[in-house]
Amino acid sequence: MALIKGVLSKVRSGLRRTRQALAAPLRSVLSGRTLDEALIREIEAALIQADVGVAATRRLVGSIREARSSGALTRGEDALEHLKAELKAMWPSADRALRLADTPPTVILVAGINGSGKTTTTAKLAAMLQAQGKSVLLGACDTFRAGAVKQLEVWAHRLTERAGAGAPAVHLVRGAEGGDPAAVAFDACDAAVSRGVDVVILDTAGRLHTQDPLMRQLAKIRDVAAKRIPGAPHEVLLVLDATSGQNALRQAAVFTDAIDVTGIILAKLDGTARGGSVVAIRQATDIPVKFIGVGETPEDLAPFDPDAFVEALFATDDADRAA
Ligand SMILES: Nc1nc2c(ncn2[C@@H]2O[C@H](COP(=O)(O)OP(=O)(O)OP(=O)(O)O)[C@@H](O)[C@H]2O)c(=O)[nH]1
Ligand SMILES: [Mg+2]
Repeated sequence: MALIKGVLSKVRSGLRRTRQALAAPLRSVLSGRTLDEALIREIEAALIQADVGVAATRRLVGSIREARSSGALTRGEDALEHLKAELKAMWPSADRALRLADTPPTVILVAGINGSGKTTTTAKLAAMLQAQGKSVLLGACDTFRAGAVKQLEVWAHRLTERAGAGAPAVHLVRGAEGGDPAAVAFDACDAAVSRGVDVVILDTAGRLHTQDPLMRQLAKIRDVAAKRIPGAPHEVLLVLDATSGQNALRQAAVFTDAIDVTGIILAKLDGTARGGSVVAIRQATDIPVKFIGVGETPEDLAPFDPDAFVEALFATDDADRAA
């Protein structure tokens, strides 16, 4: 329970900027006013501003208009409640849990464009799994960027150290700088099998979704993992940067074409007023957002829970008003 509470407050504080950009102005605009067309236009503008996207905004505003015409909504405050309910209804219950292999090791492939937050997210996932008592092996498949292996190595070391004696270690498998990332993926899977590790997480180099050869390289990494461990990768997670706005939708489409993304992790939600992009992603694709990143420490990863997310987005917060 304490854990869940901690996650909720993290999500809530992570969404502070979005809340200030979306919910706080909406609340002040809507309070005490009659719901008329001018007010609906203001709601529309606020949604677009928070990166909810044109399609989802049209749908949400359309539903407010409809409810107003039918007489179900007359006051500004009602529109806010209506909006919350409509938003929550966009996510039917889905399995957003991490898919684990029936027989370990589970293999998770992490991909995304440059700087989206892949390596940090890899460390966060490792910390989460470690806290569940699972041993983790990180595969440093970013052989491209100087310093990338070191970055992951530092994380593996830090996570192992802070877990203390008796806790499962976080292993690292690395290759030569400039070497073949698929070879590292193979070695990582191989080592995980021989060491009896529970979960392998393959951190890959950032690549633009427009770079065909690099997208093919990602497919090769995936195929090599599958060759060594039948059924792998069990998850292909695309890390999107929440601050990148509508471009994230394009990335989701292209990465999915190349490597069948099974889940999205939306990182850096704490650093943007564009938390509405979660809604835009939902409108554009069926790929579930499985986790959200709300900071730079290993604990700053939260499972995406639509109801809690919408509540956090519209929470009234004294701290916000003071800020
Ligand atoms: N505020 C915030 N910062 C984050 C989050 N996730 C990652 N970052 C920061 O974003 C920067 C890039 O993160 P990395 O994990 O190195 O990104 P990457 O995708 O591995 O980058 P490349 O390997 O160079 O493509 C770092 O400064 C991270 O600390 C997050 O959820 N919130
Ligand atoms: Mg990286």
